[in-house]
Amino acid sequence: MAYKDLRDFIRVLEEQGELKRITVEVDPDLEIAEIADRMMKSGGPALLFENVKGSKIPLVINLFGSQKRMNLALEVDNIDIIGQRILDIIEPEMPSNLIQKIKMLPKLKRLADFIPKTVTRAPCQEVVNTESPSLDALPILKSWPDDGGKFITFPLVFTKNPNSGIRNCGMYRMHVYDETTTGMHWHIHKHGAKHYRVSEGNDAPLPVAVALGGDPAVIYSATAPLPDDVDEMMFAGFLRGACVEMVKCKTIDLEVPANADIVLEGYVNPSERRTEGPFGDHTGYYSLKAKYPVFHITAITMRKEPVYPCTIVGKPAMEDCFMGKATERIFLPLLRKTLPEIVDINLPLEGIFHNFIFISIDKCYPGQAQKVMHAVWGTGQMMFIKFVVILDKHVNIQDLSEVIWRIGNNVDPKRDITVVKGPVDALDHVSELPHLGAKMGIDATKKGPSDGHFREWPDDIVMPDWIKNLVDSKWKEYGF
Ligand SMILES: Cc1cc2nc3c(=O)[nH]c(=O)nc-3n(C[C@H](O)[C@H](O)[C@H](O)COP(=O)(O)O)c2cc1C
Ligand SMILES: [Mn+2]
Repeated sequence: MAYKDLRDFIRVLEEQGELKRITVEVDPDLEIAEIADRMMKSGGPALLFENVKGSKIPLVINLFGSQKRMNLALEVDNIDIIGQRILDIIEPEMPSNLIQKIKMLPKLKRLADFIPKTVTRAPCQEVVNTESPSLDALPILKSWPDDGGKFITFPLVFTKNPNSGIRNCGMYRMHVYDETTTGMHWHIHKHGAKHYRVSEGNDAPLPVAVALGGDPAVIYSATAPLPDDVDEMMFAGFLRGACVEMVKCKTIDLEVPANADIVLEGYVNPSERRTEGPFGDHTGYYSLKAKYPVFHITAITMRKEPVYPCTIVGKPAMEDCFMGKATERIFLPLLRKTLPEIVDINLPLEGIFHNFIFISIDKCYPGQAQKVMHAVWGTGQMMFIKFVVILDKHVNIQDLSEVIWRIGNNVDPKRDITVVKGPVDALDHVSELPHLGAKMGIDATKKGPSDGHFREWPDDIVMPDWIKNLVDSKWKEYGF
């Protein structure tokens, strides 16, 4: 059963021993971040701070920060099931007779159920403030000492393409400048930025609505790397198995999830830029200051008793790593549809999802490792990945120790390394230019004459079963 809202999810987390309430007063300036960092790094629970200095609104953090909570959020025992469910939808068995057609009807109906529905009354509009909206009411964190200020770190940023009307929802952090103004940190590659470019082309402000809270499938969906023009709210409906109810905003022409806790309505002006950052980021470094668009707030609506959700990012592993790992598992079956040679992928936490990917493939022809590298660099947000390492199908790429061992033995750097130029993540601080840099593909697969390798390739060292069985049967005799 889909969660009704954030409180419903918090209730379940509490029942499962996955949430701790903190009633003593805590400071949103660094103190909460230090507590949350310790919990995230030690596999601790979600934290509900009921008494945040300077605000009446409770704050929840680390909602998704463990495998168990990620499973609870998406209501599965194993995230892999979701990838399989996506395949079931895109590969429906074609019905050939009437009985089969009738059997398919419930499936088609379920698909229709995912489409967001518009409602007229919404919990997120129980309290409406269009007169004097102020961010000061919210318990917004300062995460790290050298941050440029307070940042909203778990916002669901809604925009519509001004020309096509198609909706997008992305999670882009927001640097608070004053009580009605923030930065809008959508990187130039992201869909929010694309909508903004269209509005700048029309020389018109872009309406933006920011939802905070709501149910966990909706929150997760804002981070999912969906293709252009695929509605995150439809995806959330699919994940939660029930449509997302949307309500019209009070001052702008956008809809937001009715069950959200808090909604900021406003707009971003064409060609207005302001310094954003620095911000202690998920790279484990402060992301550099840069010029970003500016969000002006025209209204704040909320529930009577909202909860403010947030996270902190920093040196991995943090809460966002569990969200990233869920994404890896959810989209692997889809990736295999275009790259069927892929056996498994691993985006290790240390690689923060845009530095490293390890891929095992069932290699059948020369150049296949290079084909897969280029496909990765040409697929959605995987375009950012700096080091793509291709290994053979029998390699356990989830074991980093094995990966390093195989690379060292199986790579001739002159022959097996491919360096290309392309877009890099906006947070990358090492590329010569912002957004543009080099990537490296490493072919750590076995090479033969067809790959231009004419020397013999040795086998892995493996003891045969007969001797293992013999030793097993005599183990006690040896006196161990
Ligand atoms: C906690 C968290 C913070 C994020 N902050 C940003 C951000 O500030 N800017 C950005 O472009 N992407 C950020 N992302 C990544 C985007 O949410 C992600 O790329 C998403 O797919 C973007 O949606 P879009 O594809 O609709 O643009 C963040 C992700 C998480 C989990
Ligand atoms: Mn999108």
